[in-house]
Amino acid sequence: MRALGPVAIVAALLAAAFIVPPALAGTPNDPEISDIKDGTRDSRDIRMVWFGDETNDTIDATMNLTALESYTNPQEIPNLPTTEYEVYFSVGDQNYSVACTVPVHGPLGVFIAFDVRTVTYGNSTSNPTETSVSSFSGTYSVSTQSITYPIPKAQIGQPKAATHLSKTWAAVWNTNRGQTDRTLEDRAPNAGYGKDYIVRGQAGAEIIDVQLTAENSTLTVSPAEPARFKVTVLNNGTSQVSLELHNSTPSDSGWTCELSLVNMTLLNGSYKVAYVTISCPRNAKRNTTAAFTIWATVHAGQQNATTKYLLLTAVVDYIPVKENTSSNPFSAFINWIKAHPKDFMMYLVVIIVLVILAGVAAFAVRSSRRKRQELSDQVPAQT
Ligand SMILES: [Ca+2]
Repeated sequence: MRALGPVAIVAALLAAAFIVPPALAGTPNDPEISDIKDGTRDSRDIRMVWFGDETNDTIDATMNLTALESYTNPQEIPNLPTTEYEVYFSVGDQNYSVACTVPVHGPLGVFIAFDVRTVTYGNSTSNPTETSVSSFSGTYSVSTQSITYPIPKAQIGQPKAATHLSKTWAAVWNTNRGQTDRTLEDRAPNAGYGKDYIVRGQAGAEIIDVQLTAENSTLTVSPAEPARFKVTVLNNGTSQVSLELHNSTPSDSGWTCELSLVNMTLLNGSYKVAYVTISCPRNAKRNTTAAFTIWATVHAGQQNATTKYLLLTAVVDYIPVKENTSSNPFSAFINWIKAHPKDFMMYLVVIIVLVILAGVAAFAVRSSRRKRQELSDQVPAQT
């Protein structure tokens, strides 16, 4: 058998590197983690991570990057870099990651390894403490610029359908030879977390989970001002749903309940706000209450479901306008003064003027009488 020349060996290795790997789940329209093009190098720049393609035993997570190296960049080889491509999530209170560790490597990438880790965060996610708990086989695909991690369910608490993988984020870490700490090359998203992934189980069933919450479950109402409740409708399930909101019928006559929005479509992970306006009758007595229930009927594919009931309570709170029914003339007079202060002042001035005029007139009459008396006294007796 003829020995292969060096050129043929390199050609064979490169050909092996570009063999198309098994088909991936496909780029989803709605990845759990999205990130911009911002990594230090294309091979360390995360674009998105999505979850899906479950079996009884595994949940696939797929990290898509701007590019992946088929072999370590010759300029970096003197540093002997080790790169970790890592996807983080939590199941309940337990934090996990799945990591793809890439040492200096040639076209076949034979030293690339995958493992599940338990993770402890300090005050932030910037320096997690990680413990490897098991290894597994994944796919590092240069042709699709993606790394696929079939996460073993047994290593993350065997989550059942409807369990959330929460606090999702991803990172690329680099450690050059001699370094003790990893350098963060890219974080996705740049801050905070991506969306939850909801475990569906092998059957891939859609999980309907729509939640209704009210900003205030009790509000005051008066005949002049209805109670306006802000209700958030959240689709916490796996699929887009359509739904209708319903309200209970008022049990007391004169009360009304109106919804600002009845029919809606919600993508998974999204929400909409509806307002519920409750009005009371004109003769409603203070502190009487009326309770209404709000619920939704939800449809996803062939499945239908009904949400839990949301209870909203309106309490009548107003001071009725009182008629002046006082039988006491004095208090009625005081009330009239309070109600008509300007008129009262005008009448008061008129009365004072009249009193003064009357006084002046009386004085004038009295002095003219006195003068006449004096004149008659002075008339001499006729002889
Ligand atoms: Ca990025």
